[in-house]
Amino acid sequence: MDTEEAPQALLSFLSKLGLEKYYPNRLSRQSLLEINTNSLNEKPVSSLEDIPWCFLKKIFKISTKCRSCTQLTSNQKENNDDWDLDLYTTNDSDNKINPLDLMVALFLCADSFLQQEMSLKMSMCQFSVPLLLPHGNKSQCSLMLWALRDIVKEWRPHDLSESRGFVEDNIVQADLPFYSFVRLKNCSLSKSHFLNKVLISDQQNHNIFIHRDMEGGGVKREISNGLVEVCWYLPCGKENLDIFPEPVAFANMRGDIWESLEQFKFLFQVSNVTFVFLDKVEERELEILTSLKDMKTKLFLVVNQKEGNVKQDMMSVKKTLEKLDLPKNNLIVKKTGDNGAEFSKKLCEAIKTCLSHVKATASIVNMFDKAVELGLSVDENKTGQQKKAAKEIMDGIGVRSFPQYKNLQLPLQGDNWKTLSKIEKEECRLKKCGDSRPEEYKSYLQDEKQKVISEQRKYKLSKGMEIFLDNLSTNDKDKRDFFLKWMKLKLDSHSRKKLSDLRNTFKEQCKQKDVKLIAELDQALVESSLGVEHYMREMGLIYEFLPEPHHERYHLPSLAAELLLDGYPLELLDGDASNIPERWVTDVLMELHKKVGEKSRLLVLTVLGVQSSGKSTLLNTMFGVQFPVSSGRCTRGAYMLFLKVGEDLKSELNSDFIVLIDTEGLKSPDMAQLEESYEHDNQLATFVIGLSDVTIINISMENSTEMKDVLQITAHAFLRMKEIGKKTICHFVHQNVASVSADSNCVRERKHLLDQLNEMTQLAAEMEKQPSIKAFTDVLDYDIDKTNWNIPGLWHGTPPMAPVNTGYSEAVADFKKHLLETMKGERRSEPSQIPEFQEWMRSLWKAVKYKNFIFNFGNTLTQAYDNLCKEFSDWEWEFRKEILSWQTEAEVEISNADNGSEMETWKELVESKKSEVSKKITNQQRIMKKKLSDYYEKKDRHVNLIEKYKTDFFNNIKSLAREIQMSVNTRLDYILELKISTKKAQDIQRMYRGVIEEQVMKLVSICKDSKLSDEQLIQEFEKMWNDATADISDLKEQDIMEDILSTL
Ligand SMILES: Nc1nc2c(ncn2[C@@H]2O[C@H](COP(=O)(O)OP(=O)(O)OP(=O)(O)O)[C@@H](O)[C@H]2O)c(=O)[nH]1
Ligand SMILES: [Mg+2]
Repeated sequence: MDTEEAPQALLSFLSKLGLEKYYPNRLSRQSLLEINTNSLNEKPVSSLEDIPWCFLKKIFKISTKCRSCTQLTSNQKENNDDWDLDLYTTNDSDNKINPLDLMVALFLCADSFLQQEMSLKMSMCQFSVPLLLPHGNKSQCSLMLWALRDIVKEWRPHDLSESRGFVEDNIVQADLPFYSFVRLKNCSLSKSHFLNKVLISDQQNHNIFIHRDMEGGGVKREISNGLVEVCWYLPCGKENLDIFPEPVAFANMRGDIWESLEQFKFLFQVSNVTFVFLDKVEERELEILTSLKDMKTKLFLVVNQKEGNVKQDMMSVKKTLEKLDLPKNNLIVKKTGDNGAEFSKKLCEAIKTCLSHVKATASIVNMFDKAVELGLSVDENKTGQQKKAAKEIMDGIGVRSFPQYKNLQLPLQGDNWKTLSKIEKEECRLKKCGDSRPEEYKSYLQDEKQKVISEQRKYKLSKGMEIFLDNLSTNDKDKRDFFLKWMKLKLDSHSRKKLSDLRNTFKEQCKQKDVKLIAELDQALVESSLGVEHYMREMGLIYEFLPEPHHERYHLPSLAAELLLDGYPLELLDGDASNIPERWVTDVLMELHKKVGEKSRLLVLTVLGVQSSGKSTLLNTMFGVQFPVSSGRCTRGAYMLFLKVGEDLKSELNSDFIVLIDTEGLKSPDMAQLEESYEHDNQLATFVIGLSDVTIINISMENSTEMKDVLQITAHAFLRMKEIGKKTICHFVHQNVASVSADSNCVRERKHLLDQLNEMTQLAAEMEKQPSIKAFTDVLDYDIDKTNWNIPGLWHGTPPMAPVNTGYSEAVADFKKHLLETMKGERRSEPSQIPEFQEWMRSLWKAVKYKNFIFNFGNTLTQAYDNLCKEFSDWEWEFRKEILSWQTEAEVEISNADNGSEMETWKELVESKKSEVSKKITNQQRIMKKKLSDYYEKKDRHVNLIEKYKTDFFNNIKSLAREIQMSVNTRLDYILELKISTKKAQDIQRMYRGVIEEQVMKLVSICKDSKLSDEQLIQEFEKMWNDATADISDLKEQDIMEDILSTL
């Protein structure tokens, strides 16, 4: 559109708004992102030149109020004196503009990316967006396909209500019924007004289309006739809420058909149905209508009966109907008596009836050819080359699945890179060192690491990456931007379906708490996502693993630094591998430092919070940036983005750039069951909190239960930062708080939050052995009133038809303003420049790698500990049982040893038994240790929480073994002792028995021959007995009878 001569009317309108220097397409998105005094303060509109900027500022913060700042506010005051004059001078249009003209002017001045941004945000506000943009002279206009490419919508058609599924699509690619609304000459009905009434439910006082009863809507239009706007009706899947059961696109043409014939013809051809609003039909108009084809099904006449010459007017309509041979149903009449509500109902019914007949659907993308055929220009044309390049990469994917493709074309970020991350952490922690010597283990790890690195270095540049890098390495910034955008669009739409299916299954599975399946699905989600960020990551890794210095790819950091300056995010922490390509990140940042003339003081701002709590949305709304947000795609790891600080704020803020860090959500309840999720979260939180000057803790009221864990994690991180003397400012953002009730509740809520924080801090302090810290305020400057922010929910009503809540954008803007104001007051001792920043980042990452930060998670920890104790006592019992049964056998064996053998032999036997049991115990000890290690490998029982008790348990096994060994030894010794003493006793017994026998025999032989009386005999025996047993001491006299009795 820049080649043609701009018509005078357009130029004079643009100069009225002070926009002429930006025409055509000279206003860039990037120029609006700078943080300066202007962007901070909202001044009332005091001149016409202020209006475009006020609009842009508001639309950047997604405020639905953006269209109401299109008039001068000071008008009244000036005219106060001559109010009576005012009555007669009706023509004050010099000072007024129609909002539609403003829209056209801005779209004509905006570059392709700002156009996309404006369309996206306007459609978030549920405003119509331009489909055909007039160039100021009547017939020329462009199809705004590119400008609408970024809009992605979600909806639930009624056939999916049951399954609770939904459709997510780029709206320009979706095949929808397409309805157009146009007007003949001076129709007295306001199309836009009635369309609004049809499309928006009664409760909401919202205008999709600007109409004549709105502020400025009645002002004469100067450049916007021929503008065609489009909006979409999208169902939410609830019959009692939805106006139409399916999604429908509505196009609304401004101005008379006669003035914009080209546009009308185009619209009629691409639409399923065209509604023509009219009072009467004149000859010339009838001609236009008769020239159309397929009217019967496609043309509807909407007639407004006006008092006066009703009859005459209706006659012309009747004539038209006959001439065009239109069925009666194609006529909708607003009778003189019908009021607005009745008529809009009629219109709505007519549309519904059409819907049930009309099946043919069209997407905006498919209108391309028709537009070219009819001589309209298409905004996308200039991006053809980049579209082709992106397509070439996409063709490389072909029918392959993403995981296959990634392995093939983006191999560096595959398993090797993840293994490397694990080895590097293990190098620091030596968790699996086991019994081997640490030095040996370390050198083993070193070898492993070198192996992986040399594997990585072997990869050749893949075809996909080659095209990607070639297209990035151009000096033409526009080309690069177009290419990246095309990549994003194509990749997103390619992966959208798959991802949203997976996400749905994931949500289902999470309810069933099947840990294994969740883990698999999570893995599938990671593997199935492919976005520009993966190509960027690969680019970084190509550099990270360059085999030699001065390689042809040595320009990559400079390229990435340019991208950073252009407002693209840089991946700081790879969330999939939990690793940082240090060399890459460092070199990119250093390049940036060079590029900005070594003036790179940074102010780092981070957002942390539970997954899908709207963190990225918050940053995007605050700063107008474009961190990816979507229900289907989550942020992984951490990304940094640079915002320039304007000259007027540099010294006050003490910085040249504001760096935003968007992070992966912490501990989603679903993921919490998965392995290493705590460790991952802790690393992430410690790392990013360590990097930032300001941390925003985003708390969504919907998931306040998980909040406690997030607070716990952050409390630790803050504590550690205090330990090393880094001071951070922390703000709490409470999302989805209805602002009115919040105020009365907030004192209590905030007190409660502080209590929780204090409790967390105490726990954390105990664990980090810092007894002096008792409260959260000992760690941070925390002002209960100044650091808590309530932000209402994002949507006003039920999505997808809900506009962004004005309360949301205003509260966010307010928060941003205060945040930067406090930063001004904050005299940071030494603002860090990039070199210090990256140095600090490296050491911080090292610390994170070294310390296996494990925190107390209240009940979970206790439970995890108890579980292990239970399990441990089972193993202990098995250990003991094994040894005990051996011991019983050994005892029997020792007891039964040949009595005739020497005592020495027994001693030898016991010694051999002892060494046998010692081997056995060692073996059992090994088994038990293995069980313990296996337990710690299992991951599903929060073992990471009790990691620090691992050594304790291992020591327990050692002492258990020692104890068992001692007890067995003692027992064996005892048995031996017993055996020996029994033998001694038996020997004595045997000896004495012999003596007594001999004596008895002797006595018998003596007495056999002598005639001794019984008495004498007894005396002789007693004497002999006493003599014989004199040597045996301590023998008690036994009462044999008693013994027999008691035995019996
Ligand atoms: N209902 C509602 N939806 C919101 C709100 N804020 C954000 N969303 C939506 O929630 C979804 C996720 O938002 P994101 O900004 O991507 O969330 P996030 O915290 O960055 O998510 P992760 O990066 O995955 O952790 C988007 O579809 C948003 O439109 C809110 O206040 N209310
Ligand atoms: Mg996010």
